[in-house]
Amino acid sequence: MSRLPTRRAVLMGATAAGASLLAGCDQLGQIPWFRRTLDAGEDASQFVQRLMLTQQTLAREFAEADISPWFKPNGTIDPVDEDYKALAAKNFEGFRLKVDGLVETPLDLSLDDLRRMPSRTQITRHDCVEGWSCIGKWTGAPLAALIERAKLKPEARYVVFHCADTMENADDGSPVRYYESVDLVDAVHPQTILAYEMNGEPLKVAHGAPLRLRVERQLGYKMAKYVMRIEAVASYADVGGGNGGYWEDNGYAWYAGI
Ligand SMILES: Nc1nc2c(c(=O)[nH]1)N[C@H]1C(S)=C(S)[C@@H](COP(=O)(O)O)O[C@H]1N2
Ligand SMILES: [Mo]
Repeated sequence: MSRLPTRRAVLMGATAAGASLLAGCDQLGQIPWFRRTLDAGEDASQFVQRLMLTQQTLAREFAEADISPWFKPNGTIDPVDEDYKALAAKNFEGFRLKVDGLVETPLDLSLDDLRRMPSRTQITRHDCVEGWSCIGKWTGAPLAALIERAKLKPEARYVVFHCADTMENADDGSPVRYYESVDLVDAVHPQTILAYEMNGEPLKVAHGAPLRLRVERQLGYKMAKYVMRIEAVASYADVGGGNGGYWEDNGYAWYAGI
């Protein structure tokens, strides 16, 4: 008999551990994914990943030679929004990234401000839920450093990325823009960066210029492009359709760990 635990044994162990921790720890019980762990498959897999990997486990990084000669642009590749087009026409000179919500010190940063911060470069594989993957090299400012500068209030649990691109119009005609969110574990993960360079060049419009999120342990749709504003929140229930992201509002899982 194999001495390796089966997936089922691991899951059952995790569930038992979850139940006893829940009984003893009110604060953990406040975290929605933790509370839902016992009955949802999505949350169970997130829970097991969180249990088995340490919170800082890195996604695999590749060599220069592995970089895909062509990286498929996907989703929005050329936002039609007038505000965005005006910025793009001036090579994003007037771009400002806002960091607000549940923070002590709201930030309002230019691209130069971001480029002056310590940067991280990583070569990683991007996996789209549609079934394709590409390897690219990304350079940007670690989100952890921004969060540290903005100083989260104790109630903050998630970070929401508000994007420039309109996906559709709501019934009342208002634009529905792309957005995404991650929890604080992913927000401060060392490979979570706001990338302004791809493959050694300024990020192109098709890939989310001037700034896009890389959150390397999750699927492609979490990697918000055209990020304009980062908002710290206690819950994403009141943002957009309430499910934590544009695609989540259309039925995708909020936790897209790979
Ligand atoms: N703002 C915004 N971000 C987005 C999307 C989008 O349509 N709009 N599509 C997502 C999806 S499904 C994928 S696979 C990646 C694609 O990134 P790429 O264009 O650099 O390949 O961006 C993600 N981020
Ligand atoms: Mo995707």
